[in-house]
Amino acid sequence: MSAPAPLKIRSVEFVQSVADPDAPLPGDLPQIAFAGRSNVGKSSLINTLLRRTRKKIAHVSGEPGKTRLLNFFRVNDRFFLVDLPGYGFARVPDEMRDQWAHLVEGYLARPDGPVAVVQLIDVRRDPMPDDRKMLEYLTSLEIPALVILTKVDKLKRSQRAVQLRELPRALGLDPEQVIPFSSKTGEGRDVLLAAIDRLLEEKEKE
Ligand SMILES: Nc1nc2c(ncn2[C@@H]2O[C@H](COP(=O)(O)OP(=O)(O)O)[C@@H](O)[C@H]2O)c(=O)[nH]1
Ligand SMILES: [Mg+2]
Repeated sequence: MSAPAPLKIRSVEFVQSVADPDAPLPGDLPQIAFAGRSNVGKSSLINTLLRRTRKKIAHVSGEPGKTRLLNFFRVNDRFFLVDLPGYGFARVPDEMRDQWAHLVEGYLARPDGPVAVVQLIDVRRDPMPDDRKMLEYLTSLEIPALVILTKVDKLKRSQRAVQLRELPRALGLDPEQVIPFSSKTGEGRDVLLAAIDRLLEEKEKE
């Protein structure tokens, strides 16, 4: 059997940044949010996914002042990709951590919030407490999570096999729930796009 045809990216537009978890959101299309600790490879993954090599879209989210906002992009006039601020900086003041939690947790809990979250985890590391907390929070909200193991190109074959077995186990996930990904080689891009397509199709049927 051949693999399902991945979603084709036809258009991507930056729509708006949201700083307040109670602010009005751009409506009428399902939102898929992307989460992960800082430096996990989120901007690289988003650019790889959307094939934005020259005009990097995650650039917008990297602009000073926008890194702590929810950044909304309309993709194919079909869904909003929401780039969430990264977490897990080692030495941030509590105040910043609280701000992050207020914005991100508030947004995720909204009834008009995301239909699914793409959660990124570095394949080379043990999951951080923050990663686990995020996954538990999503479970408590009944938001489906796609877990992406990033930077798989950095591992040798044997290490890779170990991590792809151990990380899902450590996180209490089925191995099928996790997608190995590399922005360097493009591995996992089609699988992730197909998974997003399936999530959207389910929503569109409702
Ligand atoms: N080898 C490799 N490096 C990556 C990959 N993804 C990201 N990086 C590197 O990891 C660093 C952080 O990536 P970035 O996308 O900015 O992470 P973000 O903070 O989560 O947005 C950068 O130096 C990237 O070049 C990957 O798939 N493979
Ligand atoms: Mg980034």
